[in-house]
Amino acid sequence: MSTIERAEVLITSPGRNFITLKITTSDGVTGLGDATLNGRELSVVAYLREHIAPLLIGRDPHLIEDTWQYLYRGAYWRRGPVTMAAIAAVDVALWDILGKVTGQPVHQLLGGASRTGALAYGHASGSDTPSLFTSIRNHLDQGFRAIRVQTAVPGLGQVYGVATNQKPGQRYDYEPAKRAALPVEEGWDGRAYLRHIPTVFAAVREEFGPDLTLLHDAHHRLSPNEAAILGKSLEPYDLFWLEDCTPGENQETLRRVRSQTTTPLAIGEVFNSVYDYQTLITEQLIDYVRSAVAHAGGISALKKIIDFAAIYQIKSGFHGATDISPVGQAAALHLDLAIHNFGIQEYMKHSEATLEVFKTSYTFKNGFLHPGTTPGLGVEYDEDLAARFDYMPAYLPVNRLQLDGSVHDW
Ligand code: EZ4
Ligand code: CO
Repeated sequence: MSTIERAEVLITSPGRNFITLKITTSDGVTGLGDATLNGRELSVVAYLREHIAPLLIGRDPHLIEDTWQYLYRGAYWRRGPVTMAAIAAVDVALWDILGKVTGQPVHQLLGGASRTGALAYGHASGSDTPSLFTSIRNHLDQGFRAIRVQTAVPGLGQVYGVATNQKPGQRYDYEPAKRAALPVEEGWDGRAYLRHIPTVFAAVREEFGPDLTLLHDAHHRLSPNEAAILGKSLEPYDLFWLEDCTPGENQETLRRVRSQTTTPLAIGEVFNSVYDYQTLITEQLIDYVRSAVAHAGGISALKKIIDFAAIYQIKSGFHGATDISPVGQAAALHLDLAIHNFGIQEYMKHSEATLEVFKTSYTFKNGFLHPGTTPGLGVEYDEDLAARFDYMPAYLPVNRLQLDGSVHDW
Protein backbone atom coordinates (compact mmCIF):
# COMPACT_ATOMS: atom_id res chain seq x y z
CA MET A 1 0.00 0.00 0.00
CA SER A 2 1.29 3.45 -0.82
CA THR A 3 1.15 6.07 1.90
CA ILE A 4 1.28 9.85 2.07
CA GLU A 5 4.91 10.73 2.64
CA ARG A 6 4.93 14.53 2.42
CA ALA A 7 2.44 17.39 2.49
CA GLU A 8 4.05 20.73 1.59
CA VAL A 9 2.46 24.16 1.45
CA LEU A 10 3.80 26.20 -1.46
CA ILE A 11 3.44 29.98 -1.55
CA THR A 12 3.90 32.09 -4.65
CA SER A 13 2.90 35.50 -5.94
CA PRO A 14 3.29 35.87 -9.72
CA GLY A 15 1.32 39.14 -9.71
CA ARG A 16 -1.07 37.88 -7.01
CA ASN A 17 -0.82 35.42 -4.12
CA PHE A 18 -1.54 31.69 -4.51
CA ILE A 19 -1.30 28.95 -1.90
CA THR A 20 -0.91 25.37 -3.15
CA LEU A 21 -0.81 22.11 -1.23
CA LYS A 22 1.45 19.44 -2.70
CA ILE A 23 1.01 15.88 -1.43
CA THR A 24 3.63 13.24 -2.31
CA THR A 25 3.08 9.49 -1.85
CA SER A 26 5.62 6.80 -1.00
CA ASP A 27 5.42 5.78 -4.68
CA GLY A 28 6.55 9.26 -5.70
CA VAL A 29 3.16 10.35 -7.08
CA THR A 30 2.28 14.00 -6.42
CA GLY A 31 -1.09 15.75 -6.17
CA LEU A 32 -1.92 19.47 -6.05
CA GLY A 33 -4.69 21.32 -4.23
CA ASP A 34 -5.59 25.04 -4.32
CA ALA A 35 -5.69 26.61 -0.82
CA THR A 36 -5.91 30.29 -1.82
CA LEU A 37 -8.17 32.49 0.33
CA ASN A 38 -7.91 35.98 -1.16
CA GLY A 39 -6.67 38.54 1.37
CA ARG A 40 -6.38 36.00 4.21
CA GLU A 41 -3.86 33.63 2.59
CA LEU A 42 -1.50 32.94 5.47
CA SER A 43 -4.25 31.74 7.80
CA VAL A 44 -4.76 28.72 5.52
CA VAL A 45 -0.99 28.22 5.28
CA ALA A 46 -0.80 27.95 9.08
CA TYR A 47 -3.86 25.68 9.28
CA LEU A 48 -2.36 23.31 6.73
CA ARG A 49 1.23 23.38 7.96
CA GLU A 50 0.56 23.21 11.68
CA HIS A 51 -2.65 21.20 11.95
CA ILE A 52 -3.24 19.14 8.81
CA ALA A 53 0.09 18.15 7.22
CA PRO A 54 1.27 16.23 10.32
CA LEU A 55 -2.00 14.22 10.37
CA LEU A 56 -1.70 13.16 6.74
CA ILE A 57 1.68 11.44 6.92
CA GLY A 58 1.34 7.65 6.69
CA ARG A 59 -2.32 7.71 5.58
CA ASP A 60 -3.58 5.83 2.49
CA PRO A 61 -3.88 8.52 -0.26
CA HIS A 62 -6.78 6.65 -1.87
CA LEU A 63 -9.08 7.05 1.15
CA ILE A 64 -10.43 10.38 -0.12
CA GLU A 65 -13.82 10.35 1.63
CA ASP A 66 -12.43 8.98 4.88
CA THR A 67 -9.71 11.65 4.93
CA TRP A 68 -12.31 14.36 4.31
CA GLN A 69 -14.46 13.15 7.22
CA TYR A 70 -11.38 12.70 9.44
CA LEU A 71 -10.35 16.34 8.88
CA TYR A 72 -13.88 17.80 9.03
CA ARG A 73 -15.38 15.89 11.95
CA GLY A 74 -12.03 15.32 13.60
CA ALA A 75 -11.36 19.05 13.98
CA TYR A 76 -14.50 19.36 16.12
CA TRP A 77 -14.62 23.07 14.99
CA ARG A 78 -16.70 22.82 11.85
CA ARG A 79 -17.02 24.89 8.68
CA GLY A 80 -15.58 28.37 8.15
CA PRO A 81 -13.58 29.63 5.17
CA VAL A 82 -10.12 28.82 6.57
CA THR A 83 -10.95 25.26 7.63
CA MET A 84 -12.86 24.47 4.46
CA ALA A 85 -10.18 25.92 2.15
CA ALA A 86 -7.59 23.76 3.91
CA ILE A 87 -9.73 20.60 3.68
CA ALA A 88 -10.53 21.41 0.05
CA ALA A 89 -6.83 21.54 -0.81
CA VAL A 90 -6.29 18.06 0.67
CA ASP A 91 -9.34 16.65 -1.12
CA VAL A 92 -8.35 18.05 -4.52
CA ALA A 93 -4.74 16.87 -4.15
CA LEU A 94 -5.99 13.34 -3.37
CA TRP A 95 -8.28 13.32 -6.45
CA ASP A 96 -5.27 14.45 -8.49
CA ILE A 97 -3.22 11.55 -7.10
CA LEU A 98 -6.00 9.02 -7.76
CA GLY A 99 -6.25 10.23 -11.36
CA LYS A 100 -2.51 9.90 -11.91
CA VAL A 101 -2.37 6.44 -10.31
CA THR A 102 -5.30 5.15 -12.38
CA GLY A 103 -4.27 6.99 -15.55
CA GLN A 104 -7.64 8.81 -15.74
CA PRO A 105 -8.57 12.48 -15.86
CA VAL A 106 -10.50 13.44 -12.71
CA HIS A 107 -13.76 13.95 -14.63
CA GLN A 108 -13.65 10.28 -15.66
CA LEU A 109 -13.39 9.27 -11.99
CA LEU A 110 -16.47 11.44 -11.29
CA GLY A 111 -18.58 9.48 -13.77
CA GLY A 112 -17.22 10.66 -17.11
CA ALA A 113 -18.08 13.59 -19.37
CA SER A 114 -21.74 14.60 -19.57
CA ARG A 115 -20.97 17.30 -22.15
CA THR A 116 -18.42 18.29 -24.77
CA GLY A 117 -17.30 21.40 -22.88
CA ALA A 118 -18.22 23.90 -20.18
CA LEU A 119 -19.89 27.12 -21.37
CA ALA A 120 -17.78 29.92 -19.90
CA TYR A 121 -18.51 33.55 -19.12
CA GLY A 122 -15.94 36.31 -19.11
CA HIS A 123 -15.90 39.70 -17.36
CA ALA A 124 -16.42 42.88 -19.35
CA SER A 125 -16.45 46.29 -17.73
CA GLY A 126 -16.08 49.96 -18.46
CA SER A 127 -15.88 53.34 -16.80
CA ASP A 128 -18.33 54.58 -19.46
CA THR A 129 -20.40 53.15 -22.32
CA PRO A 130 -17.71 53.30 -25.06
CA SER A 131 -15.12 51.55 -22.89
CA LEU A 132 -17.70 48.94 -21.84
CA PHE A 133 -18.54 48.24 -25.49
CA THR A 134 -14.81 47.90 -26.28
CA SER A 135 -14.48 45.42 -23.45
CA ILE A 136 -17.51 43.40 -24.63
CA ARG A 137 -16.15 43.35 -28.21
CA ASN A 138 -12.82 42.16 -26.84
CA HIS A 139 -14.56 39.20 -25.25
CA LEU A 140 -16.58 38.43 -28.38
CA ASP A 141 -13.32 38.47 -30.38
CA GLN A 142 -11.90 35.87 -28.00
CA GLY A 143 -14.90 33.62 -28.59
CA PHE A 144 -16.95 34.27 -25.44
CA ARG A 145 -20.68 33.63 -25.82
CA ALA A 146 -21.57 34.77 -22.30
CA ILE A 147 -20.37 38.01 -20.72
CA ARG A 148 -20.65 39.56 -17.28
CA VAL A 149 -21.22 43.31 -17.44
CA GLN A 150 -20.03 45.71 -14.69
CA THR A 151 -19.71 49.48 -14.96
CA ALA A 152 -18.77 52.58 -13.06
CA VAL A 153 -21.67 54.49 -11.50
CA PRO A 154 -21.95 58.27 -12.05
CA GLY A 155 -21.07 60.07 -8.83
CA LEU A 156 -19.13 57.14 -7.37
CA GLY A 157 -15.39 56.45 -7.63
CA GLN A 158 -13.94 52.96 -8.09
CA VAL A 159 -16.65 50.33 -7.63
CA TYR A 160 -16.52 46.55 -7.69
CA GLY A 161 -15.74 44.84 -10.98
CA VAL A 162 -14.50 47.70 -13.15
CA ALA A 163 -11.06 47.31 -14.73
CA THR A 164 -9.32 50.61 -15.34
CA ASN A 165 -7.57 49.67 -18.57
CA GLN A 166 -9.64 47.90 -21.25
CA LYS A 167 -7.78 48.25 -24.56
CA PRO A 168 -8.59 46.12 -27.63
CA GLY A 169 -6.63 42.86 -27.64
CA GLN A 170 -5.56 43.12 -24.00
CA ARG A 171 -6.29 40.53 -21.35
CA TYR A 172 -9.06 41.64 -18.99
CA ASP A 173 -7.19 42.48 -15.83
CA TYR A 174 -9.32 43.33 -12.81
CA GLU A 175 -7.90 42.33 -9.47
CA PRO A 176 -9.77 43.73 -6.49
CA ALA A 177 -7.13 42.70 -3.91
CA LYS A 178 -4.52 45.45 -3.99
CA ARG A 179 -0.96 44.89 -2.80
CA ALA A 180 -0.63 47.27 0.15
CA ALA A 181 -0.40 47.22 3.91
CA LEU A 182 -4.02 48.37 4.26
CA PRO A 183 -7.19 47.72 2.23
CA VAL A 184 -8.25 50.32 -0.34
CA GLU A 185 -11.53 52.05 0.58
CA GLU A 186 -14.36 52.47 -1.92
CA GLY A 187 -17.55 54.56 -1.68
CA TRP A 188 -21.13 53.37 -2.16
CA ASP A 189 -24.57 54.79 -2.92
CA GLY A 190 -27.29 52.21 -3.56
CA ARG A 191 -29.78 54.64 -5.12
CA ALA A 192 -27.25 55.92 -7.69
CA TYR A 193 -26.43 52.31 -8.57
CA LEU A 194 -30.09 51.25 -8.92
CA ARG A 195 -30.80 54.22 -11.21
CA HIS A 196 -27.79 53.58 -13.43
CA ILE A 197 -27.52 49.80 -14.00
CA PRO A 198 -30.76 49.31 -16.00
CA THR A 199 -29.66 52.07 -18.41
CA VAL A 200 -26.40 50.19 -18.98
CA PHE A 201 -28.18 46.93 -19.83
CA ALA A 202 -30.59 48.81 -22.11
CA ALA A 203 -27.60 50.24 -24.01
CA VAL A 204 -25.86 46.86 -24.20
CA ARG A 205 -28.96 45.11 -25.55
CA GLU A 206 -29.46 47.92 -28.07
CA GLU A 207 -25.87 47.56 -29.32
CA PHE A 208 -25.35 43.78 -29.16
CA GLY A 209 -28.86 42.42 -29.70
CA PRO A 210 -31.04 39.91 -27.86
CA ASP A 211 -28.89 36.80 -28.34
CA LEU A 212 -25.81 37.49 -26.24
CA THR A 213 -25.86 35.87 -22.79
CA LEU A 214 -25.43 38.60 -20.14
CA LEU A 215 -24.74 38.40 -16.41
CA HIS A 216 -24.28 40.91 -13.58
CA ASP A 217 -22.79 40.78 -10.08
CA ALA A 218 -24.30 43.05 -7.41
CA HIS A 219 -21.60 41.81 -5.02
CA HIS A 220 -23.57 41.53 -1.76
CA ARG A 221 -24.32 45.23 -1.40
CA LEU A 222 -28.10 45.52 -1.71
CA SER A 223 -30.83 45.33 0.89
CA PRO A 224 -33.59 42.77 0.20
CA ASN A 225 -35.87 45.49 -1.14
CA GLU A 226 -33.16 47.07 -3.30
CA ALA A 227 -32.42 43.61 -4.69
CA ALA A 228 -36.09 43.16 -5.59
CA ILE A 229 -36.10 46.56 -7.32
CA LEU A 230 -32.97 45.73 -9.33
CA GLY A 231 -34.20 42.26 -10.31
CA LYS A 232 -37.47 43.77 -11.58
CA SER A 233 -35.82 46.60 -13.46
CA LEU A 234 -33.47 44.15 -15.23
CA GLU A 235 -36.24 41.80 -16.38
CA PRO A 236 -36.59 43.44 -19.84
CA TYR A 237 -32.89 42.71 -20.55
CA ASP A 238 -33.13 38.94 -20.08
CA LEU A 239 -30.13 38.29 -17.81
CA PHE A 240 -28.66 34.80 -17.43
CA TRP A 241 -28.31 35.71 -13.76
CA LEU A 242 -28.09 38.43 -11.15
CA GLU A 243 -25.35 37.40 -8.71
CA ASP A 244 -25.03 38.00 -4.96
CA CYS A 245 -27.87 40.52 -4.85
CA THR A 246 -27.83 40.50 -1.03
CA PRO A 247 -25.31 39.28 1.57
CA GLY A 248 -25.89 35.55 1.28
CA GLU A 249 -25.69 34.55 4.93
CA ASN A 250 -29.26 35.74 5.40
CA GLN A 251 -30.89 32.96 3.41
CA GLU A 252 -34.48 33.80 4.36
CA THR A 253 -34.24 37.23 2.77
CA LEU A 254 -34.09 35.64 -0.68
CA ARG A 255 -37.80 34.76 -0.24
CA ARG A 256 -38.56 38.46 -0.56
CA VAL A 257 -36.40 38.89 -3.67
CA ARG A 258 -37.65 35.69 -5.27
CA SER A 259 -41.31 36.57 -4.86
CA GLN A 260 -40.75 39.94 -6.56
CA THR A 261 -38.70 39.11 -9.63
CA THR A 262 -38.20 36.47 -12.31
CA THR A 263 -34.57 37.52 -12.96
CA PRO A 264 -32.54 34.35 -12.27
CA LEU A 265 -30.47 34.47 -9.09
CA ALA A 266 -27.00 33.12 -8.37
CA ILE A 267 -25.36 33.07 -4.97
CA GLY A 268 -22.63 31.42 -2.91
CA GLU A 269 -19.07 32.37 -3.83
CA VAL A 270 -18.34 33.10 -0.16
CA PHE A 271 -20.19 30.02 1.11
CA ASN A 272 -18.15 27.09 2.38
CA SER A 273 -20.69 24.43 3.30
CA VAL A 274 -23.90 22.79 2.11
CA TYR A 275 -25.57 24.25 5.21
CA ASP A 276 -25.08 27.77 3.78
CA TYR A 277 -27.39 26.67 0.96
CA GLN A 278 -29.94 24.61 2.83
CA THR A 279 -32.89 27.06 2.74
CA LEU A 280 -31.86 28.50 -0.62
CA ILE A 281 -31.94 25.07 -2.24
CA THR A 282 -34.88 23.39 -0.55
CA GLU A 283 -37.12 26.45 -1.11
CA GLN A 284 -35.74 26.94 -4.63
CA LEU A 285 -34.85 30.55 -3.88
CA ILE A 286 -31.88 30.55 -6.27
CA ASP A 287 -31.11 29.21 -9.74
CA TYR A 288 -27.32 28.79 -9.57
CA VAL A 289 -24.78 27.62 -6.99
CA ARG A 290 -21.69 29.87 -7.11
CA SER A 291 -19.22 28.08 -4.81
CA ALA A 292 -15.62 27.35 -5.70
CA VAL A 293 -14.11 23.90 -5.23
CA ALA A 294 -11.31 25.61 -3.29
CA HIS A 295 -13.63 27.32 -0.79
CA ALA A 296 -16.37 24.75 -0.25
CA GLY A 297 -14.41 21.72 0.94
CA GLY A 298 -13.11 20.35 -2.36
CA ILE A 299 -14.43 18.24 -5.21
CA SER A 300 -16.06 15.70 -2.86
CA ALA A 301 -18.02 18.32 -0.90
CA LEU A 302 -19.02 20.51 -3.85
CA LYS A 303 -20.21 17.41 -5.73
CA LYS A 304 -22.57 16.69 -2.83
CA ILE A 305 -23.87 20.28 -2.83
CA ILE A 306 -24.51 20.20 -6.57
CA ASP A 307 -26.19 16.78 -6.42
CA PHE A 308 -28.46 18.15 -3.68
CA ALA A 309 -29.20 21.20 -5.89
CA ALA A 310 -30.02 18.94 -8.85
CA ILE A 311 -33.05 17.55 -7.04
CA TYR A 312 -34.47 21.10 -7.01
CA GLN A 313 -33.56 21.93 -10.66
CA ILE A 314 -30.79 24.28 -9.52
CA LYS A 315 -27.61 24.36 -11.61
CA SER A 316 -23.93 25.11 -11.19
CA GLY A 317 -22.11 28.36 -11.87
CA PHE A 318 -18.84 27.81 -10.08
CA HIS A 319 -16.65 30.70 -9.01
CA GLY A 320 -13.68 31.18 -11.34
CA ALA A 321 -12.19 34.60 -10.61
CA THR A 322 -8.39 34.92 -10.83
CA ASP A 323 -7.95 34.34 -7.09
CA ILE A 324 -8.99 30.73 -7.80
CA SER A 325 -5.60 29.30 -8.85
CA PRO A 326 -5.24 27.28 -12.07
CA VAL A 327 -5.35 24.19 -9.81
CA GLY A 328 -8.71 25.27 -8.40
CA GLN A 329 -9.96 26.18 -11.87
CA ALA A 330 -8.95 22.78 -13.27
CA ALA A 331 -10.78 21.06 -10.41
CA ALA A 332 -13.94 23.07 -11.23
CA LEU A 333 -13.65 22.14 -14.92
CA HIS A 334 -13.50 18.41 -14.20
CA LEU A 335 -16.61 18.76 -12.05
CA ASP A 336 -18.32 20.91 -14.73
CA LEU A 337 -17.77 18.24 -17.33
CA ALA A 338 -19.04 15.38 -15.19
CA ILE A 339 -22.14 16.72 -13.43
CA HIS A 340 -25.54 16.66 -15.09
CA ASN A 341 -26.85 19.98 -13.73
CA PHE A 342 -24.08 22.20 -15.10
CA GLY A 343 -25.09 25.81 -15.81
CA ILE A 344 -22.07 27.97 -16.63
CA GLN A 345 -18.44 28.40 -15.53
CA GLU A 346 -16.81 31.73 -14.68
CA TYR A 347 -13.52 32.23 -16.52
CA MET A 348 -10.99 35.02 -16.13
CA LYS A 349 -7.74 34.11 -17.84
CA HIS A 350 -4.76 34.16 -15.47
CA SER A 351 -1.73 36.35 -16.17
CA GLU A 352 1.20 35.08 -18.27
CA ALA A 353 3.36 34.92 -15.15
CA THR A 354 0.75 32.80 -13.32
CA LEU A 355 0.45 30.43 -16.27
CA GLU A 356 4.24 29.98 -16.33
CA VAL A 357 4.20 28.84 -12.70
CA PHE A 358 1.08 26.68 -13.21
CA LYS A 359 1.27 24.69 -16.47
CA THR A 360 -2.33 23.87 -17.34
CA SER A 361 -3.85 21.47 -19.84
CA TYR A 362 -7.31 23.01 -19.96
CA THR A 363 -8.37 24.77 -23.14
CA PHE A 364 -10.78 27.56 -24.14
CA LYS A 365 -12.32 27.41 -27.60
CA ASN A 366 -15.47 28.94 -29.13
CA GLY A 367 -16.70 30.00 -25.71
CA PHE A 368 -16.24 26.60 -24.07
CA LEU A 369 -13.66 25.38 -21.56
CA HIS A 370 -12.42 21.78 -21.47
CA PRO A 371 -10.24 20.30 -18.70
CA GLY A 372 -8.26 18.05 -21.08
CA THR A 373 -7.63 14.34 -20.74
CA THR A 374 -4.29 14.31 -18.88
CA PRO A 375 -4.46 11.89 -15.91
CA GLY A 376 -5.41 13.70 -12.68
CA LEU A 377 -6.17 17.43 -12.78
CA GLY A 378 -3.74 18.17 -15.59
CA VAL A 379 -1.82 20.96 -13.82
CA GLU A 380 1.92 21.06 -13.10
CA TYR A 381 3.59 23.49 -10.74
CA ASP A 382 7.06 24.90 -11.45
CA GLU A 383 8.47 25.13 -7.92
CA ASP A 384 11.73 26.82 -8.91
CA LEU A 385 9.97 29.58 -10.80
CA ALA A 386 7.28 29.89 -8.10
CA ALA A 387 9.95 30.42 -5.43
CA ARG A 388 11.08 33.58 -7.20
CA PHE A 389 7.76 35.31 -6.44
CA ASP A 390 7.57 36.16 -2.74
CA TYR A 391 4.25 36.51 -0.92
CA MET A 392 3.08 40.10 -0.73
CA PRO A 393 0.28 41.29 1.57
CA ALA A 394 -2.81 42.19 -0.48
CA TYR A 395 -6.31 42.99 0.74
CA LEU A 396 -9.78 43.13 -0.76
CA PRO A 397 -11.32 46.63 -0.51
CA VAL A 398 -13.48 47.97 2.30
CA ASN A 399 -16.70 49.69 1.24
CA ARG A 400 -18.17 52.78 2.95
CA LEU A 401 -21.42 54.63 2.32
CA GLN A 402 -20.68 57.88 0.54
CA LEU A 403 -23.38 59.58 2.60
CA ASP A 404 -21.84 59.22 6.06
CA GLY A 405 -18.75 57.00 5.82
CA SER A 406 -20.25 54.03 7.64
CA VAL A 407 -18.92 50.61 6.65
CA HIS A 408 -21.03 48.80 4.06
CA ASP A 409 -20.78 45.34 2.46
CA TRP A 410 -18.13 45.12 -0.28
O1 EZ4 B 1 -14.85 39.54 -5.68
O2 EZ4 B 1 -12.99 36.57 -6.28
O3 EZ4 B 1 -17.88 36.88 -9.22
N1 EZ4 B 1 -16.77 37.13 -8.90
C1 EZ4 B 1 -16.41 37.85 -7.81
C2 EZ4 B 1 -14.95 38.00 -7.54
C3 EZ4 B 1 -14.65 38.20 -6.06
C4 EZ4 B 1 -13.23 37.84 -5.78
C5 EZ4 B 1 -12.94 37.89 -4.28
O4 EZ4 B 1 -11.75 37.27 -3.99
O5 EZ4 B 1 -17.27 38.34 -7.13
O6 EZ4 B 1 -14.40 39.05 -8.31
CO1 CO C 1 -19.14 37.41 -7.55
